[in-house]
Amino acid sequence: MRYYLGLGGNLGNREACLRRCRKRIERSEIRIRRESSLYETEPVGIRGQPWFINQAIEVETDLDPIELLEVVKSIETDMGRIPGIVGGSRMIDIDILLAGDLVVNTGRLQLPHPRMASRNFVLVPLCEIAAGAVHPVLGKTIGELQAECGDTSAYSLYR
Ligand code: PH2
Ligand code: MG
Ligand code: MG
Repeated sequence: MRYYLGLGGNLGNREACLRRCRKRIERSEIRIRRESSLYETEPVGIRGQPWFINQAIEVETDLDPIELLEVVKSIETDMGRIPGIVGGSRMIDIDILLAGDLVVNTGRLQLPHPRMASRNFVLVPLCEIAAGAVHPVLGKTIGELQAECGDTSAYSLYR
Protein backbone atom coordinates (compact mmCIF):
# COMPACT_ATOMS: atom_id res chain seq x y z
CA MET A 1 0.00 0.00 0.00
CA ARG A 2 1.14 3.51 -0.81
CA TYR A 3 1.05 6.29 1.75
CA TYR A 4 2.02 9.95 1.93
CA LEU A 5 3.60 11.11 5.16
CA GLY A 6 4.23 14.62 6.42
CA LEU A 7 7.41 15.09 8.45
CA GLY A 8 8.23 18.13 10.54
CA GLY A 9 10.26 19.36 13.46
CA ASN A 10 11.34 22.61 15.04
CA LEU A 11 13.88 21.69 17.74
CA GLY A 12 17.58 20.86 17.58
CA ASN A 13 19.25 20.36 14.21
CA ARG A 14 16.04 20.17 12.24
CA GLU A 15 17.57 18.93 9.01
CA ALA A 16 19.56 16.19 10.77
CA CYS A 17 16.43 15.12 12.65
CA LEU A 18 14.54 14.69 9.40
CA ARG A 19 17.42 12.69 7.94
CA ARG A 20 17.52 10.39 10.98
CA CYS A 21 13.77 10.05 10.80
CA ARG A 22 13.88 8.94 7.14
CA LYS A 23 16.62 6.41 8.01
CA ARG A 24 14.46 4.95 10.77
CA ILE A 25 11.47 4.78 8.47
CA GLU A 26 13.52 2.82 5.94
CA ARG A 27 14.63 0.37 8.63
CA SER A 28 10.99 -0.42 9.47
CA GLU A 29 9.76 -2.44 6.47
CA ILE A 30 8.83 0.82 4.76
CA ARG A 31 10.34 1.90 1.46
CA ILE A 32 10.62 5.60 0.63
CA ARG A 33 9.63 6.13 -3.02
CA ARG A 34 9.71 9.93 -3.32
CA GLU A 35 10.88 12.83 -1.17
CA SER A 36 9.94 16.48 -1.48
CA SER A 37 12.34 19.33 -0.86
CA LEU A 38 12.63 20.68 2.67
CA TYR A 39 10.65 23.82 3.48
CA GLU A 40 11.15 26.19 6.35
CA THR A 41 7.69 27.08 7.63
CA GLU A 42 6.16 29.52 10.05
CA PRO A 43 4.53 27.81 13.04
CA VAL A 44 0.79 27.39 12.58
CA GLY A 45 -1.32 27.32 15.73
CA ILE A 46 0.92 28.09 18.66
CA ARG A 47 2.93 31.25 17.91
CA GLY A 48 6.30 32.20 19.30
CA GLN A 49 7.88 28.79 18.81
CA PRO A 50 10.81 28.15 16.46
CA TRP A 51 10.08 27.78 12.74
CA PHE A 52 9.66 24.24 11.45
CA ILE A 53 11.24 22.32 8.66
CA ASN A 54 8.62 20.27 6.85
CA GLN A 55 8.86 17.63 4.15
CA ALA A 56 6.49 15.16 2.48
CA ILE A 57 7.45 11.64 1.47
CA GLU A 58 5.76 8.86 -0.46
CA VAL A 59 6.25 5.41 1.02
CA GLU A 60 5.32 1.86 0.12
CA THR A 61 4.72 -0.81 2.74
CA ASP A 62 2.67 -3.90 3.51
CA LEU A 63 1.78 -2.43 6.92
CA ASP A 64 -1.85 -1.49 7.37
CA PRO A 65 -2.66 2.03 8.60
CA ILE A 66 -2.79 1.11 12.30
CA GLU A 67 0.48 -0.83 12.05
CA LEU A 68 2.07 2.10 10.26
CA LEU A 69 0.75 4.47 12.94
CA GLU A 70 2.38 2.30 15.61
CA VAL A 71 5.70 2.35 13.76
CA VAL A 72 5.70 6.13 13.29
CA LYS A 73 4.71 6.77 16.91
CA SER A 74 7.55 4.57 18.13
CA ILE A 75 10.01 6.42 15.86
CA GLU A 76 8.77 9.74 17.29
CA THR A 77 9.25 8.47 20.84
CA ASP A 78 12.69 6.97 20.09
CA MET A 79 13.76 10.27 18.62
CA GLY A 80 13.03 12.07 21.85
CA ARG A 81 9.56 13.37 21.30
CA ILE A 82 7.83 13.95 24.61
CA PRO A 83 4.04 13.81 24.33
CA GLY A 84 2.94 17.25 25.39
CA ILE A 85 1.09 20.26 24.20
CA VAL A 86 -0.77 19.58 20.97
CA GLY A 87 0.82 21.64 18.22
CA GLY A 88 3.83 22.56 20.37
CA SER A 89 7.54 22.24 19.67
CA ARG A 90 8.94 18.84 18.82
CA MET A 91 12.03 17.10 17.49
CA ILE A 92 9.97 15.18 15.00
CA ASP A 93 6.35 14.79 14.01
CA ILE A 94 5.34 12.12 11.52
CA ASP A 95 1.78 12.42 10.24
CA ILE A 96 0.05 9.96 7.96
CA LEU A 97 -1.59 12.25 5.39
CA LEU A 98 -3.08 9.91 2.80
CA ALA A 99 -3.40 6.16 2.49
CA GLY A 100 -4.38 5.67 -1.13
CA ASP A 101 -8.08 6.41 -1.30
CA LEU A 102 -8.77 4.91 2.09
CA VAL A 103 -10.95 6.84 4.52
CA VAL A 104 -10.49 5.97 8.21
CA ASN A 105 -12.32 7.54 11.13
CA THR A 106 -11.46 5.97 14.45
CA GLY A 107 -10.52 7.61 17.71
CA ARG A 108 -6.86 6.84 17.09
CA LEU A 109 -6.54 7.54 13.43
CA GLN A 110 -8.26 9.71 10.89
CA LEU A 111 -7.38 9.49 7.22
CA PRO A 112 -6.92 11.61 5.24
CA HIS A 113 -5.29 13.73 7.91
CA PRO A 114 -8.14 16.01 9.07
CA ARG A 115 -6.21 19.29 8.84
CA MET A 116 -4.09 18.65 5.76
CA ALA A 117 -6.16 20.71 3.32
CA SER A 118 -5.83 23.91 5.33
CA ARG A 119 -2.06 23.98 5.82
CA ASN A 120 0.66 25.32 3.56
CA PHE A 121 3.28 23.37 5.49
CA VAL A 122 1.56 20.13 4.40
CA LEU A 123 0.28 21.04 0.93
CA VAL A 124 3.33 22.84 -0.45
CA PRO A 125 5.76 19.92 0.02
CA LEU A 126 3.08 17.35 -0.83
CA CYS A 127 2.24 19.14 -4.06
CA GLU A 128 5.83 18.68 -5.20
CA ILE A 129 5.54 14.88 -5.16
CA ALA A 130 1.78 14.27 -5.44
CA ALA A 131 0.09 17.18 -7.22
CA GLY A 132 -2.26 14.79 -9.02
CA ALA A 133 -3.21 12.61 -6.03
CA VAL A 134 -6.89 12.90 -5.21
CA HIS A 135 -8.11 13.61 -1.69
CA PRO A 136 -10.73 10.86 -1.29
CA VAL A 137 -13.11 12.95 0.87
CA LEU A 138 -12.83 16.35 -0.81
CA GLY A 139 -12.62 14.87 -4.31
CA LYS A 140 -9.92 17.31 -5.39
CA THR A 141 -6.27 16.91 -6.26
CA ILE A 142 -3.52 18.10 -3.96
CA GLY A 143 -2.66 20.71 -6.59
CA GLU A 144 -6.22 22.05 -6.52
CA LEU A 145 -6.29 22.05 -2.73
CA GLN A 146 -3.05 23.98 -2.62
CA ALA A 147 -4.29 26.55 -5.10
CA GLU A 148 -7.45 27.06 -3.03
CA CYS A 149 -5.83 26.96 0.39
CA GLY A 150 -6.36 30.19 2.27
CA ASP A 151 -3.47 29.66 4.68
CA THR A 152 -1.37 32.82 4.78
CA SER A 153 1.44 31.42 6.92
CA ALA A 154 4.91 31.92 5.46
CA TYR A 155 7.12 29.24 3.95
CA SER A 156 10.25 29.12 1.86
CA LEU A 157 12.29 26.47 0.14
CA TYR A 158 15.06 25.39 2.50
CA ARG A 159 16.93 22.75 0.51
N1 PH2 B 1 2.76 21.05 13.12
C1 PH2 B 1 1.80 21.26 13.99
C2 PH2 B 1 1.34 22.59 14.37
N2 PH2 B 1 1.96 23.64 13.64
N3 PH2 B 1 3.43 24.45 12.01
C3 PH2 B 1 4.35 24.21 11.05
N4 PH2 B 1 4.85 25.23 10.36
N5 PH2 B 1 4.78 22.95 10.76
C4 PH2 B 1 4.29 21.87 11.42
O1 PH2 B 1 4.70 20.71 11.14
C5 PH2 B 1 3.32 22.08 12.44
C6 PH2 B 1 2.91 23.40 12.70
C7 PH2 B 1 1.12 20.13 14.65
O2 PH2 B 1 1.56 18.92 14.25
MG1 MG C 1 1.37 17.23 12.88
MG1 MG D 1 1.47 14.16 14.58
